[in-house]
Amino acid sequence: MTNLRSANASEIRFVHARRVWDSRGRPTVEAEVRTHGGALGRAIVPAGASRGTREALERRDGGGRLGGLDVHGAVAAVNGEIAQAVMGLPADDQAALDERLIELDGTPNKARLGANATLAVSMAAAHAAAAVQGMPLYQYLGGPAATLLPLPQVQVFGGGAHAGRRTDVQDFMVVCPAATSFAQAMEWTAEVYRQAGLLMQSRGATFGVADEGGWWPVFNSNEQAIESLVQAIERAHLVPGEQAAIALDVAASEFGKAGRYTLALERRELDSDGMVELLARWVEKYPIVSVEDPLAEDDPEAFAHFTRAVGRKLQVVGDDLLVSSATLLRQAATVGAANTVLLKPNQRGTLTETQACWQAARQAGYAGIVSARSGESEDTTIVHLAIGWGVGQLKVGSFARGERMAKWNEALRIEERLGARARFAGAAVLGRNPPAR
Ligand code: 2PG
Ligand code: MG
Repeated sequence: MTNLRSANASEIRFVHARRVWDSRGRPTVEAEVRTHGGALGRAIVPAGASRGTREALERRDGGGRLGGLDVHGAVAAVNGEIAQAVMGLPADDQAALDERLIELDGTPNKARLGANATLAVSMAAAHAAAAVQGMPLYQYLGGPAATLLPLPQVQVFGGGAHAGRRTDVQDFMVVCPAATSFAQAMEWTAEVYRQAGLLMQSRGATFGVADEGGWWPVFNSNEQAIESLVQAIERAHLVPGEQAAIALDVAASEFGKAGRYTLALERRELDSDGMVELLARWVEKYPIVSVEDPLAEDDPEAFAHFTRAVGRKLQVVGDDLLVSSATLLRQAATVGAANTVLLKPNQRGTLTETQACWQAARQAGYAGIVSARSGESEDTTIVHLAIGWGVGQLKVGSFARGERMAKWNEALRIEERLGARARFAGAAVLGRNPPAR
């Protein structure tokens, strides 16, 4: 009698993890999954610097070497317990695989095995399953409907935790809602990024780039960075607010606690209302279309207040507030905090949980942005998730450094491959559910 299960080409036969290095030169986990049919999937997990306290936990070795950041424990967990537990499972049943990982870990936040161990396997298995079908991952995930190229949010100045806290606001980004293709959005972005660099140079303020490749921010105030970005857009011969607009990641949890916000660059402290007023003023004055984490994760009421005040015309994004959690998203929806969710798979530790958050977001009428972390690698999985899940927006960091460009370039390849079937998300996705497929 033929054993049908063992004849399944997608059955997992081999799992292996190794330590590799991320874009900050820190250790991280790469996993490989090979199936019965010989298909191989490989993935590398990223790491954040400005993290929400409710994120799934990555496992680090601690101790004195490499700042305690080594990942031998997480690698050993994949090569031991995890490999044993997932052996024989079909790589194309992502939900069952991820459920096994969650059960095996047994904690609410992957504290035992490590979200870096579980996510490496979760993503590698998805790649292996796509390889079994001989398809690129986005197509495996989304089928023939996966044709929506995301609107990119691209960092021009990098601040906060990614630039020695030179500015309080973390990401000053450009978006090109009027571009007609992803390729055109990249071209416009390239010119804005270049002009911003020239502007800094002409002021004698060029000090290299921050963690995600954005220009190192030498400004006297946070607002001066926004003004400079508007100038860079103009010098790129684009109409600010129409062709190219501004997105901010305030990352307010980094400088705000218990309703007090310390703007170190400006030597002043604001309460929650003061922050809402300040941001509302910026939104009024500058061509800003998206604001992420305007208030801290421990300040959901002010977050909701800000969303009520500006959310009709503005995309208000929850990152530290929502940490890609379906449960936290539903809670936020009941109070009206944010209208868009940032989706980072390593905030949860499996693809299934991250996708569940996106589903909850769609149900609640929230928009979504798939996002990289500040510590990245050549891995391009998130580009495929953005397109395969039809999310409509993608945030990867800046327009420099290989780990960022690898992702933009992957989206360009997919746009070219889709040819006439490719649709560029454009302005329609800002703060809203993506258009029906
Ligand atoms: C964020 C990300 C990316 P980090 O806050 O959105 O910019 O940063 O990966 O450090 O959390
Ligand atoms: Mg953020």
